[in-house]
Amino acid sequence: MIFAPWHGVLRAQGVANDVCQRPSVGSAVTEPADLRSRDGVLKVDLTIHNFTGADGSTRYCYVDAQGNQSPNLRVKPGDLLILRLKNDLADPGTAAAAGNHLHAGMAGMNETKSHSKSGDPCTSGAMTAFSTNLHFHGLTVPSVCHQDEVLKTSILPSDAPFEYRFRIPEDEPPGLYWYHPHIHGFTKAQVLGGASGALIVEGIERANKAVAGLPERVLTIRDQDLVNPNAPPSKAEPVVPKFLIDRDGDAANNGTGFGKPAKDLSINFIPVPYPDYPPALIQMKPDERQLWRVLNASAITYLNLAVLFNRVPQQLGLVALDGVPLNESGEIGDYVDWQTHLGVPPGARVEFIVKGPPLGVAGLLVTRTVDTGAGGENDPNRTIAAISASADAPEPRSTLAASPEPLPAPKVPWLGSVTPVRTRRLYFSEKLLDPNNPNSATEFYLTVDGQTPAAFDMESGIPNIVAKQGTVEDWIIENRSNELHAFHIHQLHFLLVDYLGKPVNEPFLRDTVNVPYYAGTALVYPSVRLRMDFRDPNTVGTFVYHCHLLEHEDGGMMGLIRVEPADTASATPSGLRTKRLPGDIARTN
Ligand SMILES: [Cu+2]
Repeated sequence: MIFAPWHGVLRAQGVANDVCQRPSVGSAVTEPADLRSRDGVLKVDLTIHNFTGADGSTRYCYVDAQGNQSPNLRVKPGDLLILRLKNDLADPGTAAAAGNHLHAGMAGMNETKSHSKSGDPCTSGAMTAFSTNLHFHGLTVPSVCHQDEVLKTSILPSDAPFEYRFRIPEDEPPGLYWYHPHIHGFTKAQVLGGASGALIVEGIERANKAVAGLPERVLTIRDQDLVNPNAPPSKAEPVVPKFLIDRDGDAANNGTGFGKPAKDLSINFIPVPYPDYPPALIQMKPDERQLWRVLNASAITYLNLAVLFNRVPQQLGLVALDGVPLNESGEIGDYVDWQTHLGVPPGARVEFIVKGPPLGVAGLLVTRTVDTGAGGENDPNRTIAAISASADAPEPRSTLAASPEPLPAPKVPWLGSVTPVRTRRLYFSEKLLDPNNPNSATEFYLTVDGQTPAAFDMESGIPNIVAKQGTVEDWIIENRSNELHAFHIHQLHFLLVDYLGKPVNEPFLRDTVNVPYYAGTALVYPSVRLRMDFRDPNTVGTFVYHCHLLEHEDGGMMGLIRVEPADTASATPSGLRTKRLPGDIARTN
């Protein structure tokens, strides 16, 4: 209630001046503006705005000094990024902001009162609907204020522009990263509303010559609340069982591959709404090869991308995943992994070579259905964009160097060849607050085996895991719930060692990975084994790991890790490291 006066004024102003305007359905897909570093520095001014439309949904957007929405931040390894973020958010209204997770919302309101206006954004910790901050997803930069810290950093509308300033590590793998807010309890609302953008570490052609000289385009796929939530499915679709509501209030997985999706999708902000999915338009020259860099910036929606020509799936040449070239291990040369479909969990990225359709052939970019489990959302088959070939199609703005310098050799041994110092087991689980009511609110947990499952508590500050810089650990992540989750950790990439108990030892790294759901019949829970890399000094500090389905993260599916510096940790008796230390509270608050 304390924000009611702002609410009325800003909403009225917003109607007259929609600062987060979006292209109309069926538009041609344009590229985000490219902001490139100069002389080793990229200086950017971004303002985050929001706008609540007549239907009550709230859009969020980052706008730069030239008026571009969600510009691509293009940096080279070693560059300095100076990003000033101004918060211009208005209270989007309690209903839209707090979602189902009242405990998180209430905590946020209490924070606001105790930190009203005078707080330092570095220590404020105010997690409210109109506070914001930035996470640089995938980058190995320190979890400290003004760099990539999201637990205490909170910028309020009353704050001056807040400066992020850090250097892209010299050895950051070249590829697609991204920026988005990370305000616990409110991350889903802001990201679902469109608060996200791409950050590109240049030089993928230096890692893999198969893409040298190719035109490249950044495609960001976001989800959003359904534009037509009450519409029946298209008559062109097979008849499916009446849709249900899952525990999070979205259309539940009906297992058919069709029916009402939990969320609509957009591509570079062009909406592709249910039920008819009128496609956006991608124009290419006939048979032209391009590198598509696709970010799934959805809050909760899984993608399973395919390109069809006359309904026939085409070969997509995957070269990078989660910003890391597929040949990162240095053992497989200029490798291209040809696939007919590419799964992309929320938060993940895929970079692949696409060949345009021949003249006169109709192409489609689609997402195939993803089985998210009985407790998951409905992610049906649907069209995203039509691909049309014409000789006068505009070229993408950016083209990769034709004869690149190879990247320097890595300074540390390949992660797959390092022996882990220990193995930990973590698990995803969910609990209905009223076990007798399947539609009651759900708590979401990500628990270290042996600890008591609990929704993430911003006030606690006690790490669930204490690790040591310079080491490598294996983490087994189990899914004990009946829906798919996507594990993500800040400040580092990991190696997928085992998937469902089978060794995979991928030659590349990820920062986001699916953990398949438990169907209730197997003797063991589905799991992945990840090799976690704490060797980089930038990983020292306190940061989070969580499910990248943001309503799960907001609902508590997150944990805290503290990575201690190598020199001081050696003085710590090893047996103490897994225990909760009283001193942790003082250190992290
Ligand atoms: Cu999840």
